[in-house]
Amino acid sequence: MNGNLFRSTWAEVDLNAIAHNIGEMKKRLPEHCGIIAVVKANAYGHGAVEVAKTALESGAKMLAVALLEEALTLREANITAPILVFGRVLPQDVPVAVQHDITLTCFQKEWIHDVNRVSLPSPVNVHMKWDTGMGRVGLRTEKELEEITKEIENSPKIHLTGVYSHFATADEADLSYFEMQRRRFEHLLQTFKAIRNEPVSVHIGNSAASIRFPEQMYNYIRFGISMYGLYPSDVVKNEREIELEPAFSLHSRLIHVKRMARKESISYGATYTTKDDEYIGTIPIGYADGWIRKLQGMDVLVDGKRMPIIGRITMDQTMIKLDGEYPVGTKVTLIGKQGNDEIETDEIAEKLETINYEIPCMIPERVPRLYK
Ligand code: PMH
Repeated sequence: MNGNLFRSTWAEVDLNAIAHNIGEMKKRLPEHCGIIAVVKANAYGHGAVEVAKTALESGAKMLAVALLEEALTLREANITAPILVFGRVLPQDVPVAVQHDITLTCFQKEWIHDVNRVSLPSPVNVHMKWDTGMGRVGLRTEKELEEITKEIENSPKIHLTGVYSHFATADEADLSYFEMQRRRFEHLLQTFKAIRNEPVSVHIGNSAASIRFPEQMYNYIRFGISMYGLYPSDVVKNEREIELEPAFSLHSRLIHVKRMARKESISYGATYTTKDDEYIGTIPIGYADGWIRKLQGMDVLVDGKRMPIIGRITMDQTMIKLDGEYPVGTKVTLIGKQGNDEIETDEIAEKLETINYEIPCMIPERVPRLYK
């Protein structure tokens, strides 16, 4: 348990679900292929330290984050497993990474050049990033690969331990772009192997690629969204190659219940007017908790039944239309199961016209995470 609970709104993170999802993925992967648990952005909003510990206990071999500070947070929690940082760390900050045994990502000759000018207690471990079609970071051409590999060979401060790339469309029905990226990667890998003898770890797959093509994942997969029990897209969800359990749910409690007469209005702008005598409940969650105003009209679960959010969502409180009188303190579920019904993260994402990845990420620290 963490966070104070002076307010009855909380997110629940089911660590058994994380363990289950890793177990299911492991079953699909060949023996030689390990799991890198992607715990960047506070483990997609789930809580980096708790998720990282569970992932490692469940068989993940390595962790990955986006930022050096995210890696340091894990080290501060006494997590000693290998950690890879995806983003570009400033050359002058590399000593911090070395001090904490954190593996960095490199993709620029100039970066290697600059790191060589920094004083380091020991060489820094790096994975080289290849851009095969994502267009974000990474070297793209064979020429760049040859140059940078040579630069690394002449750099006593840099210890190359891995190479990787990232897919842009592995979750889609049309796999032609994905196949093109695979071909580019394979081509760069052959070039690399021809000039470099020392073995390195090779990884390319995110959740979508790993679920769909587990046999083609080289040494590691980088398991993100599906470790949290969500499918990377409807295509992957409908293919149903794997049964995932969602880890994240969001709950609150009624703090006020009233019976309102006909033709009374609710909340800012008076956008909702009662049609009849109605029971209206108030819950202590609002847009400052990531429950943004666009979610007006979305259902919540009370007593295992769907009831709608009515009127404008305010900064800290939201009103719902109840189907009867319920006592103050009654549990309200905004994401997750209650009784026989469930509001999936996917349903919230659809309402907001976005992807499920964004939903737990957008619930800020103001909402405490409780761990099951
Ligand atoms: N590897 C890299 C380099 C990533 O950026 C991500 C996710 C993953 C692996 C895991 O992907 P998955 O969650 O689909 O399994 N990165 C992001 C991102 O930058 N925006 O959304 C997901």
